[in-house]
Amino acid sequence: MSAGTTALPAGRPEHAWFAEARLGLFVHWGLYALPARHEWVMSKEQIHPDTYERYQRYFEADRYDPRAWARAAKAAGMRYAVLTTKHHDGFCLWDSALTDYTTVHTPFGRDAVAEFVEAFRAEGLRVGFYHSLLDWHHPDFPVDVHHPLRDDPAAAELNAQRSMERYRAYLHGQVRELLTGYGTVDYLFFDFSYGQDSYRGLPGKGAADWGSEELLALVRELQPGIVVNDRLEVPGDLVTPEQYQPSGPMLGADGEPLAWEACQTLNGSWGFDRDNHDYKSVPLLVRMLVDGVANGGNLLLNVGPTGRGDLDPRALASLDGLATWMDRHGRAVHGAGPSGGTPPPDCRYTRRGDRLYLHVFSWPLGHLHLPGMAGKVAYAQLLDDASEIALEEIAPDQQAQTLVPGGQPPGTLTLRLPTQPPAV
Ligand code: FHN
Repeated sequence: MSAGTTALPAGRPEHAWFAEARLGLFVHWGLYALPARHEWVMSKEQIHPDTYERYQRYFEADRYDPRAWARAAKAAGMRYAVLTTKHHDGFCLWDSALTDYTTVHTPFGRDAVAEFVEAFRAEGLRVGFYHSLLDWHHPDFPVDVHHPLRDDPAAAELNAQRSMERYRAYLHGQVRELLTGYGTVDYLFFDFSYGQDSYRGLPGKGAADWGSEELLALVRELQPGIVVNDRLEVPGDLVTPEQYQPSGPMLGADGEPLAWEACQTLNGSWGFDRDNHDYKSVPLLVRMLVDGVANGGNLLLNVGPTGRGDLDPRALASLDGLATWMDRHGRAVHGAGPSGGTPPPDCRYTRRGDRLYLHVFSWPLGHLHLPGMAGKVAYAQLLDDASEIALEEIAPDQQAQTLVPGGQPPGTLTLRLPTQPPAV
């Protein structure tokens, strides 16, 4: 994907919620949950659109309960949620007037986006829409580098009859539907541009194909306070690293920190992948989250609901584990950000106002040396959980605890810590 080139405008109070939130839920749900292999199954297995759309007949989602999703997300400390309104397979989760290829025209028969928005707002979370720029089902979307028909001998003839201009009108029309039909939308996650890609003479797609400048202007007109990502190949409000954690703050060409959000899966698959049991551990999820906050970023953590519409037990266990940690340490995440200081090895600082939080990723043997912190901290408190120590800047007259003068460089604060993490 192209990287964004502008930071989240610091002067826009309506965007302040994003950095304060730090943690959101990503939801990849659609017809691909029925084969339950991968959200790219249509492209990977080169399933003809006419064949793939048969899944529409079996989309019952009898266990769809977005309020349950919202409760699990809220408990996990998530402050916003982003749902795939349409993924690359072209299947729409809302009642679009521009196609019958939607959840309304299935045995499920309802507008899943409307229910999602209502449920998450009821739990106090902000809502965002993921919207695919690609559409492997639409008859005018050109057969290109990722299209299921890319190896069809008739690809060239198909493209001679297809019109990117007609598809662009469809794309803009559906974005208009989404941004006028569901109240305030806080975040729009377009996905994705691949202008640099090509395959057997079949080019990728970029800003000119999407009409990105015009589309972004439409978005800003319809939802003036919305946060828009960086995948239209024109500057967005934030940068969206995917499936990796930046090793430091993300900086613009001017050296100024950019707003950014890492989107990550629980197990490597965005859509529900029944046979993929390789879920990240909860400590690793916490480490990703803290790493991001320490570098000024958000984490958008993904779940892929099943074809029946519920979250599988492994995803629920991940969210539940995160909830346990966030219940104790959410104050070191929400509204927190970089500290400006250099933490000890394998530790991270996050700072919220006048409080500095030290996150210990690997437990030290006895002593922890905090360079440059002496005199800046009057109190070091070991919370009842090994993954966080609150170094609180409080009135100097209070007795400091567990501070041990050590043979360290001037300015170093040394903490005497238990030799192993306390039992949580
Ligand atoms: O192709 C998509 C993929 O399926 C998934 O939606 C991710 C999430 O950001 N985005 C694209 C790959 O970069």
